[in-house]
Amino acid sequence: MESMRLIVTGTVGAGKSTFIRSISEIEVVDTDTRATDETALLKKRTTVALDFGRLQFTPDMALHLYGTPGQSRFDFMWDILIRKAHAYILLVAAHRPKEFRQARKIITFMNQRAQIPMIIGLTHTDCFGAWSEEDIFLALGYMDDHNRPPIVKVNPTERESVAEAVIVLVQHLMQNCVV
Ligand SMILES: Nc1nc2c(ncn2[C@@H]2O[C@H](COP(=O)(O)OP(=O)(O)OP(=O)(O)O)[C@@H](O)[C@H]2O)c(=O)[nH]1
Ligand SMILES: [Mg+2]
Repeated sequence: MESMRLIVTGTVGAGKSTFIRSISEIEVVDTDTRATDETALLKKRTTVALDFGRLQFTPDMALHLYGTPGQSRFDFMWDILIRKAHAYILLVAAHRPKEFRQARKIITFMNQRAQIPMIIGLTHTDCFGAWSEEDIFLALGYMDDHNRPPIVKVNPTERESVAEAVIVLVQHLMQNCVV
């Protein structure tokens, strides 16, 4: 049995924990704790270590899904998780442009530690003020449209939408594994 370790990362409140809860076949291990500091303005609870879920993707392959905290003060967890990962999805809340700079920092952090396939998942595209894919690419520093990762719209609260995003991530990983 092969297993793939996939990381779900991204900004605070982008929907990482929800994403894993929607798709996991086991009860998710989460470390959500009452939010303090500025995060409390956004949400009541926040991930302080990791989320863990599992999905049997094919009879021969299981996906192990690890969600990171969004807050950068827990970036030691980003470091631990990314080093063992096969691929990652970066979730960005499309309606919170103030967070795009932080999303960019997460990409830089991850790229410095692991050269692994990644895709971008835009969440909250159903919310007022959501930016377009093109504008978010530009805000994240992807100016050249020939050199961009795959991007998907995903609603973490919907299992089917999460499943589609996971398929894109695994396909991207497979394509980049072929020598
Ligand atoms: N309307 C809408 N709500 C969403 C979407 N994605 C996530 N949410 C909601 O956003 C909230 C935050 O989701 P979480 O899964 O806790 O976010 P997180 O990324 O794990 O947050 P941290 O662990 O604090 O960094 C939850 O109430 C979700 O239901 C989306 O695409 N649309
Ligand atoms: Mg979380």
